[in-house]
Amino acid sequence: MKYNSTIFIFLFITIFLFSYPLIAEEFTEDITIYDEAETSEVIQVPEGIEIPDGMVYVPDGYFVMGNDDSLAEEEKPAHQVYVKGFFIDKYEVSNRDYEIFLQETGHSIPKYWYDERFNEPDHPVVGVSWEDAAAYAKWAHKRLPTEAEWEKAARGTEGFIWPWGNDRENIYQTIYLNIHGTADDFEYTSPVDSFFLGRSPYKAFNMAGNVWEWCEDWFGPNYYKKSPEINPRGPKSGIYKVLRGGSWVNKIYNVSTTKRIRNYPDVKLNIYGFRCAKSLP
Ligand SMILES: [Ca+2]
Ligand SMILES: [Ca+2]
Repeated sequence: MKYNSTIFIFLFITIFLFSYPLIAEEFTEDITIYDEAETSEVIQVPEGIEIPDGMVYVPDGYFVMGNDDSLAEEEKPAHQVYVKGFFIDKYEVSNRDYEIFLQETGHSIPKYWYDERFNEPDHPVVGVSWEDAAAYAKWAHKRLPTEAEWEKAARGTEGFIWPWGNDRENIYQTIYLNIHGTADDFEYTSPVDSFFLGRSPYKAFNMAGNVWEWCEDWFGPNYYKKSPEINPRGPKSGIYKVLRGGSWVNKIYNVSTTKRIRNYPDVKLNIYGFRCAKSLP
């Protein structure tokens, strides 16, 4: 009898010890670790069309532009916008890309070209004005994205607040993007192909953080209240050009897919860069 009870106690302790991690896990807060952005949208390139090197395809169709939950009035109202299919650069334009443009055209060098904090070849070019960005795009047989194209490329058709989804918990910021601080391993800019998990639904990199990106449009604070539903191109004229996506100096709230800022088209800052778009032939 004594022998049996010893075995029983031994078994009980063994089972308890082995099952403890499982019991503990059940009481752990349910945390979802998001993978890269998943979209239910079918992304099919029209027949006979080839995606240009270094670009991704964003198909025809509607998406929600703007954010009714934002504190910023210029992001309201959230509204349906139809954008014709287009290509957009997979990465921000790098110093390596920009150097070829400089060599071929003799265009004036960017403001921070010799600043070692920013001039690694695979980092985004900074210190370029909207005018510089537009000149580069023209040289590359591309153009700057419209603000609507940029936002669709960043958030997809499911209204993502961040290119990778809707998760913004502090512990995940370091794997998705380069923003303020060095927890993400970068004090200033990061390589344009960094942060694989932070890619947008169309697989474009760094659409949140790293450098702000010039768009084609003039900035209109009330533009969303009256903008056309199909392929909006911004106000006909203006003082400021639009920049999107936030940069290495911003906190998470200022790098959302709907955040809009503006500046004069000749301003050159070390937080401003760009990427190009291209219409289908
Ligand atoms: Ca950083
Ligand atoms: Ca960016």
